[in-house]
Amino acid sequence: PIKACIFDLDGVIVDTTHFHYLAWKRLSNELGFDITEEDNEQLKGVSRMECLRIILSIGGVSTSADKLYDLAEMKNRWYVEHINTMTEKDVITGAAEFIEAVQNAGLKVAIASASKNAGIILEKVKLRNKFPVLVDGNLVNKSKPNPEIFLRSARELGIDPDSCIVFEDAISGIQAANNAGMRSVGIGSEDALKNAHFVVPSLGAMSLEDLFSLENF
Ligand code: B16
Ligand code: MG
Repeated sequence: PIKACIFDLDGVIVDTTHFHYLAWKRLSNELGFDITEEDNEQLKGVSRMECLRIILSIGGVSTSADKLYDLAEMKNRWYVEHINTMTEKDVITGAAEFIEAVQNAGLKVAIASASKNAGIILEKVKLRNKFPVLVDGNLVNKSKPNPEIFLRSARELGIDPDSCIVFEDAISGIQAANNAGMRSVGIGSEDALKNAHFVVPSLGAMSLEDLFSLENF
């Protein structure tokens, strides 16, 4: 039986993808090249340092190991300036309502996000108190598609992995959920998220009937 829902944050509950893009673009420009929105697709669900490596390879730039850390810090400061402007209005339409419906149906909920900023973002959009269990980039070091982040979330919820449903917008996130032995719901396009057990364009398009139909998968 389904006992818990584990939600990714960026791209599922809030749309911070554009803020990440603006900050990475600014860093790329400082380094003398540019990135496109399409390049940004590769950065979804990927940790900050891994994103930096992808960005530098797009620009054909290489730097020393200690400089890498400074560049990631710089990008993060610009990104945090954007997230500091966020309010409840930045929650993706229908997401808060779906989370509430899930809780009212007696299921547990958790956040599993690669972002080290997940806690601040949840505070900004006034959803922090909905999620006693938050496993973020500060607590895990193996990036999705490694299942660690979801297995730790399940452990903290006290629920077996096979009773958890994961909601994810990133291909690597869907793989991580599947690797954890959980059922996965892709948020986005069916084309991109082929490995998900079920796909909807947004949480607002997901019903409790859809959720419980996953019992049979
Ligand atoms: P930060 P998620 C991920 O969040 C983003 O999708 C990804 O683009 C970002 O690089 C990563 O968090 C790390 O974020 O720099 O804030 O630690 O989708 O796993 O909620
Ligand atoms: Mg995401």
